[in-house]
Amino acid sequence: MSNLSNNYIAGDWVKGASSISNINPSNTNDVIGEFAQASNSQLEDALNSAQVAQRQWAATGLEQRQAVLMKIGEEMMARSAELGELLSREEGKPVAEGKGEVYRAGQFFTYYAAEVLRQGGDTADSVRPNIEIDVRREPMGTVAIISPWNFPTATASWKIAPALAFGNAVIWKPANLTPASAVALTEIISKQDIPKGLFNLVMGSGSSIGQSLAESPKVHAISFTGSYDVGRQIAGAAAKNLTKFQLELGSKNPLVVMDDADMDVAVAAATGGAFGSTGQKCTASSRLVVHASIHDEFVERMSQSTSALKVGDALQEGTQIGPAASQQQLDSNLKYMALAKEEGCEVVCGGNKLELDNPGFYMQPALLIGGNNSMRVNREELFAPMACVIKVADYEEALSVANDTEFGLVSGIITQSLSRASHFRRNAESGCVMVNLPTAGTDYHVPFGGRKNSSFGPREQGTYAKELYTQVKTSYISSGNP
Ligand code: TAP
Repeated sequence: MSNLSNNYIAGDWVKGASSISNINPSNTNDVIGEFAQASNSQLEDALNSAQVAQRQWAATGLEQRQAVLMKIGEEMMARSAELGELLSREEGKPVAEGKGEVYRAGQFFTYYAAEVLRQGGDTADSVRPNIEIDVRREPMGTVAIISPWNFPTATASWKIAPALAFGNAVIWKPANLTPASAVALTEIISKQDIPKGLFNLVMGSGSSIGQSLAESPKVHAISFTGSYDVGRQIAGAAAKNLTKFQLELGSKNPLVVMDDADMDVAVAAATGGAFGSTGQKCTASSRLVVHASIHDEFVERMSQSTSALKVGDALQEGTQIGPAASQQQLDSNLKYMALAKEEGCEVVCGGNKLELDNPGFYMQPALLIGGNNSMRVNREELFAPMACVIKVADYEEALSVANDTEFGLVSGIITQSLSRASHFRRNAESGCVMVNLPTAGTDYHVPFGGRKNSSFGPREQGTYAKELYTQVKTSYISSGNP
């Protein structure tokens, strides 16, 4: 990869004030590269160039804008094997998931390429004679995008694509844990026929460059995905400048398994939902809320499926669970395992650190039973390959436990009863509901987001994205004749 270590500012690849090393979590002897850290003055350069470029881009013909987005998406899909491998090497998810993520990221660009041409607005007659009204959406201006490491390419793409489609300039601050995927996507965008400065990559730590970006009065909208605590800081910074913002934050997703569940469907959904991407998904099912009458059978089957998962190097064929993304994440996982035991959970299987041939941040996925919904392990987001079974007496208790959380991203139910499924869909206090499906796994053409402490502001994805990336203008037009 060329320009591996540099930031992309005002249309040029520029060296940073310092750099960081990017380490492969599957093999800590493998240093992927050194990555530039932008200074505050470089951030200012990016913001100033974005302001100029955005005006040019907003005036660019729709077909040109559409073509740019389509080319980005097509290249990502065509190179998903190569870029997916890079993503898995730096983040640690199994390579099939890495490739799938890059392909999906490409689909966000091709979807929003089509949205460029789907322009709409409203017209109305004024209540006054001979005056017509035109209501249309205009770009916000410069959008700050701050993204996490767990879906480094997809999350950024579902923000960058609509931002550009609706005529905005972008300043992107990716997570420092996954800079290689950010540089790869930026290289593709930099090759397009776009104004210099329209798209800027500013790598650096969240507490320095991320915070400065969120606090800048030159930013007109902020889209953030990450933790609840950082989200609150961003909300504070945005409120000071009255900058429009959107937050996608933590979660504590329940998967309810009812007494009439198809056991094969339940075990597959719970295993994939809890342990996919090493549990490092905002949509992971960390609470398995299970009807007492099938509890023992479910636990037995889950124990078999969990123990059978192959933990290993993300790039090795056959690996189902990669390492934690960092030493910090592994330490946090092991601390939560110790806490679960202290709080009275029984470990059915897993939960230990694993030493493999490669030095990496490996841990066996863990299934816990005997827990209740008041325990910290069932209230705090773990972001770990850990699932805790909570036994309930009936559907009413299951729904109440599912909703008893400060978060509200996804809720799932496994049942063969249409009436229970419908009741759950209507009464689950979450932004997304899954019936007979894992809590993880969403589409790109419909809105995605949560309730309570999981999200704030307009929804992401699908046509709903325009709520953040555009602002409405109402014009009154008189012919000038009375
Ligand atoms: P965070 O630590 O919150 O980091 C997210 C991003 O914010 C990173 O780019 C980080 O930079 C940056 N950041 C950190 N402090 C900042 C500050 N003071 N000002 C501005 N930016 C700052 O989250 P993470 O550990 O990367 O990701 C895991 C979290 O994301 C989990 O809570 C997970 O649930 C959530 N998540 C939510 C969703 C949705 S859609 N709800 C999806 C994925 C992940 P550095 O890391 O480079 O310092």
